[in-house]
Amino acid sequence: MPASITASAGVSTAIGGVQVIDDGLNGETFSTVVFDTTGILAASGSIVSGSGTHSLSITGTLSQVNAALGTLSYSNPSAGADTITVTTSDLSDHNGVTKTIAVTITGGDDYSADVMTRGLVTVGGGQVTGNIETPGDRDWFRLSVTQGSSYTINLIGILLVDPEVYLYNSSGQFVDSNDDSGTVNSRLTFTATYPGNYFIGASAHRDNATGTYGLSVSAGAAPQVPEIAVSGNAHNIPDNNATPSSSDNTDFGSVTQGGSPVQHFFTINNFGAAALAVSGLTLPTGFSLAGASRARSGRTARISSWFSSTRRRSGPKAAKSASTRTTRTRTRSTSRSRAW
Ligand SMILES: [Ca+2]
Ligand SMILES: [Ca+2]
Ligand SMILES: [Ca+2]
Repeated sequence: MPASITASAGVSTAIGGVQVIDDGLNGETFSTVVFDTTGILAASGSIVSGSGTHSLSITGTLSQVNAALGTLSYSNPSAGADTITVTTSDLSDHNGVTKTIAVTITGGDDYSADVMTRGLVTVGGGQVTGNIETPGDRDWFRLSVTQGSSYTINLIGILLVDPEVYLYNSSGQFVDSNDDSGTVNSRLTFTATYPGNYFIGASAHRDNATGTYGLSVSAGAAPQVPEIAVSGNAHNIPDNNATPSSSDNTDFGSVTQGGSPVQHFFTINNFGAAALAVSGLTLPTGFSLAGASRARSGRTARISSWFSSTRRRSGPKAAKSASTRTTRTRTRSTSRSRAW
């Protein structure tokens, strides 16, 4: 039995060499239990139960068990480490043995780059997300269209800095592509020349980066308007979001009155096809815009702003624990077209 194996995330890997060794002379019945923590184990045969789960068991004669073990395979959707434990009991002699196999799961890819992809995006169906896990990775998504209709594909970087979008026909042949459209994000408008499926490919520009992207498709041509997207701590803050969260920097917490101010930073991106002007900001009661910096040169524009407020807590403990909430917020924008 191998002491260790290596598997690629999302790919079923055969585990060879797992066999029960016994004379089997007495026609004993053996029971072998194979289990792991995060992966999926599979084996075929009528004496196998639990195939496709974290734990499967095989009960039969020596030759039957070994035949089933010969079909043993392992898969795991996520990269990392796992341990497979194999316990075999001789049900006649009432003895058993346990051995382990260390598993290393490498890489990982959420969507293939061919017409067999499991990726799916629908017109007006919102944004689907995916990952460029390794440089050079490309992910395809199937899109169902109506002949003669126009569609606009938007591919934005969430953690991927500079995405690039591709369009392929139902046979997987290249139709069109776009790298940057107003910003480093990608936008492609096309008119379907046949009914059925097209495929959309997402990648990093020059295949040299990794990260999470968001893909959406809308009906019609792209409106030539700006599209603001605000994020904190690299997490998108949805429109009209009113729930403070530490993960996206929107929870400012509180500090003791007279203490150091709390400073949070935000990023503003323009994903639209027209320049975005940020002015007349409306801030919640008690917050104020304290500063801003503007575009410096070329591709990078930056706005910095500081908000501060002093807010006394209400309630029974207010007299003893009056607190000052001071907030400094800095916003930053990236735009190739110097939108600011
Ligand atoms: Ca991928
Ligand atoms: Ca892929
Ligand atoms: Ca791009």
